[in-house]
Amino acid sequence: MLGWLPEDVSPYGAEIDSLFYFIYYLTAAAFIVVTALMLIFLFVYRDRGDRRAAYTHGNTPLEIIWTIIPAMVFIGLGLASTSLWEDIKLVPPDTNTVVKVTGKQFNWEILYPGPDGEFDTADDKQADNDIRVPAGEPIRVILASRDVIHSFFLPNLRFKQDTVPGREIIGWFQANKPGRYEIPCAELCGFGHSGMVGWLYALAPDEYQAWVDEQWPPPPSAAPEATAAAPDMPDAPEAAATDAAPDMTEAAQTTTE
Ligand SMILES: [Cu+2]
Repeated sequence: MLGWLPEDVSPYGAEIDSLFYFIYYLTAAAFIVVTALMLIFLFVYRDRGDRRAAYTHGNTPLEIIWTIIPAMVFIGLGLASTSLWEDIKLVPPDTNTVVKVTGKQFNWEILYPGPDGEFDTADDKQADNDIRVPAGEPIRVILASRDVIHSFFLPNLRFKQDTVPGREIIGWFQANKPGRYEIPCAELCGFGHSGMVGWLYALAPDEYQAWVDEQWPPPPSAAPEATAAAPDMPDAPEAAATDAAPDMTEAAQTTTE
């Protein structure tokens, strides 16, 4: 049963799947018990013309039992989910690989920071719908949206996070196995939603390095170590900050006026 779950290649997928199975089987058991009881009562207490319905005010011990048991189950599930959430989401592992993904109607816009590791610099590279990352390493992803709420979903990596206009949400994922994994949008975002799909290419280390060298060719004479450290652009973040500042004061003025 549940063979329809996509292959799990994530370091935390097994724990998420166990919780999912637990909730699934618990719900299935509750459904079967309730349905069976309903059918039994329908049959046992059917109208046979030989007795009148009795009025009852209820049964306090029974009501206490069927309130407390589900309450304990829900509290238990809440605690289990919260601790798993904290383990996965609140302590992201250190990584050098960062990618920015911006959802827009109707594709995923991918931004790589380039060898300097900084966004909004000259060596940034943009792509649509294709993400290339090294397999076996944690990847930090910065999620944003240009228009409406989308949901960045990596079923095989058990990662799913809404992208919300006006916010940058940071997450992380890891593909333990090289491969090509689908990135559907999991939030109905408009007419072209069903066609909004990208692909994550988790590459083996040598393949990934080859792709990096192709995208950001090292200068012929320079040593590879020197190129990684060289492009130093201290002005860029400040420029971005001053660009953003006037907009905010204008917005503040217009709202107060
Ligand atoms: Cu969508």
